[in-house]
Amino acid sequence: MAFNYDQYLRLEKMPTLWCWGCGDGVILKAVIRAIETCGWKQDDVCVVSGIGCSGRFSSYVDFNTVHTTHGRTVAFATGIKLMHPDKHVICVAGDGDALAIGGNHTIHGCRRNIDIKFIMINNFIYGLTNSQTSPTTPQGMWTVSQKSGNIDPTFNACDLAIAAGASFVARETMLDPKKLEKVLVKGFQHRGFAFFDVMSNCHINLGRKNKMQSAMENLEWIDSITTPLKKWEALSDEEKLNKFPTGILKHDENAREYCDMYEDVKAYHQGKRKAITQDDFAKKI
Ligand SMILES: Cc1ncc(C[n+]2csc(CCOP(=O)(O)OP(=O)(O)O)c2C)c(N)n1
Ligand code: SF4
Ligand SMILES: [Mg+2]
Repeated sequence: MAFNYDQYLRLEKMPTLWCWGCGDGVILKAVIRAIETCGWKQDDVCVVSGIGCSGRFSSYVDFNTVHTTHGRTVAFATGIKLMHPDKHVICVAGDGDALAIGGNHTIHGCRRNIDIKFIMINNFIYGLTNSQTSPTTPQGMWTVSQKSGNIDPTFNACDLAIAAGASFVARETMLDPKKLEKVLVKGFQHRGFAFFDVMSNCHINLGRKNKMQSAMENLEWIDSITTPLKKWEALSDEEKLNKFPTGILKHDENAREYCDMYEDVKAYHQGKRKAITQDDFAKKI
């Protein structure tokens, strides 16, 4: 039976403002299917998006939604999650949103290990504002803000999330939507901060001057820079250069989750327990 997307969409907002062939729509559908697989009720889900083409995500899905300011999804989502620990809170942010203006918020979300699902739609460029360099733009690519070619080193977002303390970290592309859906389900079912680097195309603004004017050419390039984790270790250092492993890169089921820890704070203020001490965390250090 065909999957019924309509029940999850705000049909009055269709058609989307995304360009023809943009990967954002593929990711949106994978997220919806993952939510259904998890058995989450629509009213129990809150999608928080930032600003950018990716930020439009929250306008199109029929969950509780918040379209926040640029780079601030984690701040809003943290408040929502602490108030409603039983709800499922999903952030959707672009690579600029997540790693440039919002980079600080992203690393602290990871550090707290709060139960937020953070989907970074990584199209390697500021899409909405017409091609400025983002923290994931490959060196040497043309951007409108670096017309002689980008000289800024490229961020490895998953390495950053792992180092910052996220307990679930994965990278996938929208080239294989079924695989993406499966990884999303794993991260959604994990309790803790789940960081997803989802590589996607922006043939319009990344591709136009980087010889990838069609979605297909942009996708072929994404395919060429990614390797599944199980084949990754077999690559030489030279082959790994400027490439990224895909799959689940970290899954720590023992890390304490922030809302759970916050229960201890509440219990203290209700006179139900003594103050929190280092002993409470002895095992973690
Ligand atoms: C405080 C603030 N600064 C700058 C902007 C302008 N702005 C809007 S979207 C954007 C970048 C979008 O890039 P990205 O986050 O990668 O999202 P994409 O459009 O690629 O999905 C910028 C700089 C803004 N809206 N607010
Ligand atoms: S500008 Fe790029 S990211 Fe934005 S909708 Fe078009 S293809 Fe997608
Ligand atoms: Mg972007």
